[in-house]
Amino acid sequence: DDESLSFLLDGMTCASCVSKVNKALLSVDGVENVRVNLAERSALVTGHASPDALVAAVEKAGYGAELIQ
Ligand code: 9UX
Repeated sequence: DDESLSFLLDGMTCASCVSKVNKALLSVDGVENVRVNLAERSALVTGHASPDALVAAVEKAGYGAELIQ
């Protein structure tokens, strides 16, 4: 089954930021689905991706990410 990972994001201020973070997360191996929420500064990622790889992808895009829980 797919796993769900939640992240707290840093640095997003507009809808284009959301698009960039979304694209960065989707590019990671094993990702099935991504939902980025600007108001909550959060991302929910499903699939079988490495949390470290997801954080690295967000950081490479210029934002911050921290795994929740
Ligand atoms: Mo919006 Mo975000 O103009 O990196 S794209 S602030």
